[in-house]
Amino acid sequence: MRIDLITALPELVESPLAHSIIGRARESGVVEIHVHDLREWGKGKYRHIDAPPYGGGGGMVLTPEPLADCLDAVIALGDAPEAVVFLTPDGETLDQPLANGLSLAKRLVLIAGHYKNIDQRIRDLYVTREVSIGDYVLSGGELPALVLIDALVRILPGAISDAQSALSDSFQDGLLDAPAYTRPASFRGLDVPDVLRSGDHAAISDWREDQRVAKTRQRRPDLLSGAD
Ligand code: 6GU
Repeated sequence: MRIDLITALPELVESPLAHSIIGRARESGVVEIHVHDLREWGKGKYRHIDAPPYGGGGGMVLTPEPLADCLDAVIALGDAPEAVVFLTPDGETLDQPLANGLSLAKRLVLIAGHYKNIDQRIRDLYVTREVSIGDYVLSGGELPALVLIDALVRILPGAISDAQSALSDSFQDGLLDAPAYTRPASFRGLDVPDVLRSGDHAAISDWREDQRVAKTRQRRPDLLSGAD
């Protein structure tokens, strides 16, 4: 998969994209991620990329010309992207099925606006998907873009060494995770459940399943109606 991320704040995203699972997936060629600084396409001596909104109101709006020029240049760097995604609280809410669907794309272009909005004509002309990461307001699309990229990359084949591990994530099968324990067997008077130290893999599997269902019923009963 190839991901191109357009942002006016590349420094906000570069380090998180260089570490952990995403960083290793890039190094091993599972995913190619390119960050593009929108300001390089800015107009005039000060490379302006934003202006106040027509009709008044607060905040600034990313102007269409730099963003369109940037999108044209970025899109031309490879095969036609399956989607041009704008990160916005207006968008469809990111969940595991949406991430799974987008992870099948060979190429995605993401737009993160660190302003109130982008000019509607960019949305009309270029954007094919609008994605939100939840019903709360953030200062820009950069953190949401990182969230989306993390959700996508971790499920790409080869991104996680233990193939089971991404598949057993909470939500991938509609249930929350079972509690996890590691050494020591006793900590501040709290003991690891005996079954986990029994060596009985069928019993461990049953225990985990029971824990997952109980936790999901208690915390997220809304998930159980759809779980198999
Ligand atoms: Cl994608 N952007 C912003 N600015 N805030 C958000 C969001 C996106 N998703 C949830 N809140």
